[in-house]
Amino acid sequence: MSLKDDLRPDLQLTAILRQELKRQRSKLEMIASENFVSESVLRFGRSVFTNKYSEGYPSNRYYGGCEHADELELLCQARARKIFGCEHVNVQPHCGSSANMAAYFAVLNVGDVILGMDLSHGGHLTHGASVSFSGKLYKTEFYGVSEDTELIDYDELMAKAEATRPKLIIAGASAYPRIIDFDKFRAAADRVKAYLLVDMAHFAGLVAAGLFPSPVPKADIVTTTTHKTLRGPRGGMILCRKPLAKAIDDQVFPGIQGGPLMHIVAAKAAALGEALEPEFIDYQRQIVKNAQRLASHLADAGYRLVSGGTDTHLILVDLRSKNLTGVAAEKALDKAGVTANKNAVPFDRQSYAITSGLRLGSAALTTRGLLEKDMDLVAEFIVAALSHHDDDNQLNKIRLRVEEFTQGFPLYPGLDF
Ligand code: DSN
Repeated sequence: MSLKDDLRPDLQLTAILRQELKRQRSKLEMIASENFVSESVLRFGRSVFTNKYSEGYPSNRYYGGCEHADELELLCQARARKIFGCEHVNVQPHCGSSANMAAYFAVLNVGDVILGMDLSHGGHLTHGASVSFSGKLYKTEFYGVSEDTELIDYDELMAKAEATRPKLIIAGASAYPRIIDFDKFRAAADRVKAYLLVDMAHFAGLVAAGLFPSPVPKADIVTTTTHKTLRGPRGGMILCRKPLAKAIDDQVFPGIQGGPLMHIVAAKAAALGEALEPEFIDYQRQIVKNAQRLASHLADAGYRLVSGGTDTHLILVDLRSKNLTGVAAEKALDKAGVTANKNAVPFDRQSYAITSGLRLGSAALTTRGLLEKDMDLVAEFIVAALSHHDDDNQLNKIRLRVEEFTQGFPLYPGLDF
């Protein structure tokens, strides 16, 4: 097969990609961990760097021809350091899970105790859940939210730390809508001489814009994905202090990964370049305003919000008082053209496959240009779909309205697939 042959259209594949583009354009994307990258990030993410192996680090590679890969990785690192003010960054992790794995491997031995946020209270699989490597390799202990306030119970955190003496405490969550007090985490870690890792994947964009306290001065290690509020390609990064730099780099490569995906590193660099622009702060502010406007409408419509609202891009709706499960809500919304996900709420009695909650995020819609007034209509669509969750005819009518609405916010105009 020659390069020229590659230019022949692959109709089967093209059809799938066109369908996905159509789906993204015509639905309201409200999965809190998703976003739409800019056309620039999209372009850099499919560059000729996909052809290049560059195992190792700048100036110390296992292959020849890495001079431009070196420049690229150094640029990406410099941008990340400038945004987050960290001493060292590794931009090679393929995802958040591998970033966390490399970070754990750098400071832990198998069998050590780790203390993370309970998955059912908003934590992440890699923070110690039994189905993840983190729950299989380490002895896991969990803190959670208080039943009254649904805010992290910092007294319980300290008590658990003192009782279980973890070697690593993990802060950060996937379904927690509020600001996290990193001073309290630092105090708990210092009390028992544990490392503190903050997984800021969900709120990294807010941190970059100064709208969420930076964990960088408080934590020994900060991990993140690059594709949520940070609005980059799907991938991961690890930020740390200089003394841990070598241990972390050695665990990313050769510890758990082979060659970095340099086309994705290029896309990360492009996204970080955008995050350095002043408009990025406006964008992040709008994300929060949009989430808060939606939260207020949902509360007005009688939906109970976990912790009463949000400080971030994320809302967690407790559906129990509406006699609705998370899975039923997710399905109804999908039929109505709104993409979101079921999620456990704290003290949920339903299984993870069913759940009693619905997680909604505002980052992707904000990228499309929606403002608070547009969230008024989004709220109307959501409330209508949930009220008619078992009426396909009504859901279809809402879907047609959603499709028309989304046309007012073009996504990748001119892009074919
Ligand atoms: N899957 C991501 C989320 O939805 O929060 C976390 O990795």
